[in-house]
Amino acid sequence: MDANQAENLFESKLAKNEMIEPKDWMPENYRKHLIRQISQHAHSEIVGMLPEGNWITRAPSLRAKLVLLAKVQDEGGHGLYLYAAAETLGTGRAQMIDDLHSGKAKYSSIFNYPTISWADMGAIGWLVDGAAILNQIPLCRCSYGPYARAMVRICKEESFHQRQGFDILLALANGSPEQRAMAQDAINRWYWPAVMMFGPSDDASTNSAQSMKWKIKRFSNDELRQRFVDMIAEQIKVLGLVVPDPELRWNEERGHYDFGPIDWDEFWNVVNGNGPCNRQRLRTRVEAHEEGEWVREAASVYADKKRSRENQTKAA
Ligand code: FAQ
Repeated sequence: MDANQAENLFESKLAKNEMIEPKDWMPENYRKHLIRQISQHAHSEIVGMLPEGNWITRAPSLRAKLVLLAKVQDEGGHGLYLYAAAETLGTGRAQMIDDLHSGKAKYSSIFNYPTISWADMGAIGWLVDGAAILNQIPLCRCSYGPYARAMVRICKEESFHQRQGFDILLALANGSPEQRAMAQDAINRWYWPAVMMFGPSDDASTNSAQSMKWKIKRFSNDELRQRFVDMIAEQIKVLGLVVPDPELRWNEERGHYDFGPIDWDEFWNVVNGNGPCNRQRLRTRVEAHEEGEWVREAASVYADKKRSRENQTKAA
C-alpha cells in the first residue's frame, strides 16, 4: 500500500466511525496529538491521587477511609490504563514520566489546589469527578481504539466516584451548622477551578479544531463546560447549598444556565506552574518515583528470571 492509499484508508475509517488501531497507518501528527493528550490525561490521574491521598489517614470513619482508599487506588489504575494506551503509540513510559517530572508535560490544573478539610473530599468527588465524567464519556467514542476502550472502564469508575463525593457533601449539608458551613466552603473553593478544567474557551483552544476533525474530541470545551454548569446548578438544589456565582441563572431562551465570567488569568497561571500547589505536587511525585526505584528493579529482575526459566523449559 502506498502513502496515498494508507492515508485514504485512515480517512475512510474516520468517516465510517471505525476505530484506528495501533498497527494501522496514521498521520504522524495524529500520533503526536494522541500521545500529548493521553499522557497528559495519565499524568492527571496519578497527580490527582495526591490531593485526596492527603486525607486517607484522617478520614472520619473506617467506612469513609475504605471508600476513599478505593477511590484513590482507582485513579492510580486509570493512570496505568492510560499510560498503557499511550505506549501503543510508540512512546515509552519512562519518557512520559520524565516529561512529567521535568515539568515539560502538563497535567490537569485542578490538582494544583489544596485539600484543607474533609468536605474537600466531597467537593472533589462531586465536582471534579463530575467534570471528568462529562469530558470523558464522549472519549469512549474517540477514534483511537486503545484510548476509547480504556475510557469505558474509567467512566464506570468515575460514576461511583461522583456519587461518593455527593454522598459526603449530602451528609455534611444535613449535619450541624459547622458541617454545613464546611461543605459550602469546599464548594466555594472548588467550583470555579472545576469549571476551568474543561480547558480554555473555544476561541482560545489551539487543539480543538484538529482534534474534532480526527474525531478525538466530540464536543468543544465550551459545550462540555455548559453541560457541567447545567448539571451542577440542578444537583446543588438537593444539597440546599449554592455555587459561588451570583450570575448563575436559567436562560429560558437558550435552554441553559447563564454563568459569570471565568478568571482565565488564574487558569493560565495554574497551567503555567504557578498555582497554589504545583511545586509541591511535582516534588511529591518525583520523591515517590525515586523511593519506588527498588520496586521497579525487583520487578524487572523477577521478570528476567521468569523469562529465562520459561526459555529453559521450552529448550528442554
Ligand atoms: N489543565 O487546545 P486546548 C480527572 C492545556 S482526569 C492543564 O483546548 P485540548 C479524574 C492543553 O493541554 C482530568 N492544561 O487542549 C480524576 C493545551 O496545551 P498543550 C484530566 C490544560 O487538549 C478525578 C492548552 O491548554 N482529564 O479529573 C487544561 O484540545 C479526581 C490549550 O487547550 C483529561 O485529561 C487543564 N484543565 O483540550 C483523577 C481528559 N485544559 O497540550 C483524580 C482528556 C487545557 O497544547 C481525582 N483530555 N489545557 O501544550 C481532554 O479532553 C483535553 O486534553 C482537554 C483540553 C479538554 C483537557
